[in-house]
Amino acid sequence: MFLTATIAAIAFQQQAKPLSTPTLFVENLAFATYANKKWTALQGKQNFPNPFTAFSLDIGRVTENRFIYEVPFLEGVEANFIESSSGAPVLWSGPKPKYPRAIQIVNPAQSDYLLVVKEFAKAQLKATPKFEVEINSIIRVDLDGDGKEEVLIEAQSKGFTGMYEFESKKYEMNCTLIRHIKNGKAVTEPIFFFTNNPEGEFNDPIQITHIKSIADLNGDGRYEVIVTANYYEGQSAAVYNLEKGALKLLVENGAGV
Ligand SMILES: [Ca+2]
Ligand SMILES: [Ca+2]
Repeated sequence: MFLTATIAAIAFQQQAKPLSTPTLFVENLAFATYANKKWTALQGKQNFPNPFTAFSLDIGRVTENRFIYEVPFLEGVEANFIESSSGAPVLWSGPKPKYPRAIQIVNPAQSDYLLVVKEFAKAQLKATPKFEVEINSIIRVDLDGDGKEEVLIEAQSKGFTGMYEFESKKYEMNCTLIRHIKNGKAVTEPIFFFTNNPEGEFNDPIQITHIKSIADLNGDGRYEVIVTANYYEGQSAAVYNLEKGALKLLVENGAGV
């Protein structure tokens, strides 16, 4: 009885296969491939072996070695959007990601960074913000390997709950920022910025953005930064790196209404 059950279990377990082209999955979105030094956004239904292996990525580390991702979840996908889940891991099916330099998580309550975000908001709104800001995360890392650290910040107006808010309020904000040295000067630039307009109406559907992963996926010594934006009934993601002192969009993709 025991032996029969074991044999059945082994027969049921299929061997995980590698994907022929390194593929990135972001929040259940078959997001992009990387081949011949080029990122390509994935569109439409993809064919994946069942199951295949991929690394599960978190900020600065591989959270699980050779995570086996069950493909049935991805089947029947017409537009490569499956379902929104902010807790879904970023998955990478290519060679093991590299972490050439330390990725440092900084205490988000640091007052000097709160000031940085306030000043950024002031510049964007062209007025003193009428909200307090709170920082969700601060990550310090030398993205491009030039010896100078960059700082990535995920912040919002205090108490902002993003797409779960169904009533518009005045002066809300959500952003991901990069603070870095540009032409010898420390500057704060938006990777993503959302705000309600001063009348309290939505400029766009409410969006909330996250810095999901940082890893050198293609092994070129520069970190890739994976940022997502979720909005009501939709989501998008983008991969950036830092080249010649500027944030460069490598690939973006999105799905939803
Ligand atoms: Ca740098
Ligand atoms: Ca890289």
